[in-house]
Amino acid sequence: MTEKTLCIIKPDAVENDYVEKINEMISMENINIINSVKIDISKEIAEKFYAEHSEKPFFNELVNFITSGPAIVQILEGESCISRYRNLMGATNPEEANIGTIRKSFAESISKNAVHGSDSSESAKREIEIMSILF
Ligand code: FUP
Repeated sequence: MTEKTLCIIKPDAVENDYVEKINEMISMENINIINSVKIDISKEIAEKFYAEHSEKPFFNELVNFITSGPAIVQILEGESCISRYRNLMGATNPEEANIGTIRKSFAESISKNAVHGSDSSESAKREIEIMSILF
C-alpha cells in the first residue's frame, strides 16, 4: 500500500551537513520526498508534536533540542514507507542501531539522533497534519 510518513532531519544532522546524504539514503529505498522545508520549529509546534512524551523526564530536552536550530521537515511517500523508513532510520539509540541505518551513520546520541520518523499510520496522519502548515 502506498503510504505517507513524516520525516524530520533534526538540528544536529542539519548542522553537521548530513541532509544530502540522508536524503540519498531515503531515495535509494525508492521512497519519494514529496514535500521538504527547512525551518526553525517553534516551541509551540514542538510541544504539540511531542505531546505523547510530555510526562517523560526527557521532554524538555527533546523540545529544546528540536527547536535549537534549523530542521528539515519532509513528507515521504512510497510502498509501506512508514515501516520501511523506520527500518532505514535504525534504533533510537545509535549504539543499538544496525550498520547501514541513518542513525548508525549520522546520530551522535540517543537525544541527538539525526532523524525522526512516524511510528504508525495514526502517528503519520497526526504528525503530517501538525506540520502541514509549514509547507
Ligand atoms: P523514536 O521513535 O525512535 O524517535 O523514539 P521515541 O519515540 O522512543 O523517542 C522520541 C525521541 O525522544 C527520540 F528521538 C529521542 C528522545 N529520547 C531521549 O532523548 N531519551 C530517551 O531516553 C528516549 C528518547
